[in-house]
Amino acid sequence: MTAALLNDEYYMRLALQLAGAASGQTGINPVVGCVLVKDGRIVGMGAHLKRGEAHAEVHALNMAGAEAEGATAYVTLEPCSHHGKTPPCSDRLIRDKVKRVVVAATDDNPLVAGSGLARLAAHGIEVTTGVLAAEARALNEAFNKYIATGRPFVTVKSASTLDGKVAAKTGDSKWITGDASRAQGHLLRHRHQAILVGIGTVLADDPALTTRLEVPGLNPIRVVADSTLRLPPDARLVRDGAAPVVVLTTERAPQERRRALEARGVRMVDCGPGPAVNLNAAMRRLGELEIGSLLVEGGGKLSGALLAAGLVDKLVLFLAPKIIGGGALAPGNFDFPGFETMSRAIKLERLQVERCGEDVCLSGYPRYE
Ligand code: AOF
Ligand code: ZN
Repeated sequence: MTAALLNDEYYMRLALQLAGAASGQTGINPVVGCVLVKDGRIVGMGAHLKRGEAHAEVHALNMAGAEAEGATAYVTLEPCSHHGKTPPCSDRLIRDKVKRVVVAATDDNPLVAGSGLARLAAHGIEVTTGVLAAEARALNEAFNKYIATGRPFVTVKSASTLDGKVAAKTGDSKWITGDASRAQGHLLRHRHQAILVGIGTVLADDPALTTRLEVPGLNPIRVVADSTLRLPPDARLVRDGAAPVVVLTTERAPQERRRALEARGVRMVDCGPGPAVNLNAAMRRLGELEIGSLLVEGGGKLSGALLAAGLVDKLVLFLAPKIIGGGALAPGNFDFPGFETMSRAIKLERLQVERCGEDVCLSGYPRYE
């Protein structure tokens, strides 16, 4: 490995680390990091930590105080130029007399989209863009989709055997993957605003769908796709109060069941007449509820339907080095009618392969033709 040199990438990497540390806690806002450097010294650092609160640049500038004058700001996202819940960062950088601003990625928010950079340049600030841009964009892949479409970024996660089974033919599924994969799975929950499962999974496992890590993480909003409201009012996730519960349902839902669940604080979201939940409508409605990232944890029917409908943005597949067999009796991770020819198969792009304890983690982005 080559030693890190003091250059633009060195400080941008630090800013990216600050941003990444807040991954999962900014809601529909992006994660952003900022480092201020002057005369060879870091004089301020900051990250955007919560929607509605100060942006990264403001935290860093507050830390630097008078030392911001003449400094270089490294920001992972183009400084904003609009009045949102907070005032524009570009104005604050100008006011504090920063000399140079180095940016990783531009902001896809149509209210910003290059105007933050233009504003800085118009005030004589030297602007450099594109430093570690790919890394910065990857950190905000959910934000980038949500701000452009109003729909959540959908990640499907599964834990299966090498033959794609999520349980044995008897239904036994504990455990398929090892501790390291399960911990990564909980980190994914922390990093998504909501988690979606089918009613079959709830009836089979009575899961909590909370985040359980070595140190506490954030619990996602629990979303259940349940066209006829089979969700028992005494299901664990309804009872535990750990995070809000949303049910995606249809006009087939019996009124009294609807009332019983609503009385327990469950939010109903109508997704068409049925027979099944209209998944396209569901994504739009979840977007309207300001859910910008959604983690899907099965079952195979729901994951398969989402995939077949072209609604999945990313797949994270934990594969245990095991083969269980069982044919149609053993459920698989993607259960959908399928294609006639291999040439039509859904292919993953930008594939990443990692070891995760005794398992393998494959992740990639489906390409729909
Ligand atoms: C930045 N630095 O740290 C963040 C930015 O409602 P607001 O005021 O929080 O604005 C949210 C928008 O601001 C968000 O959609 C994105 O365009 C930008 N986020 N910009 O300069 C930051 N978090
Ligand atoms: Zn800002």
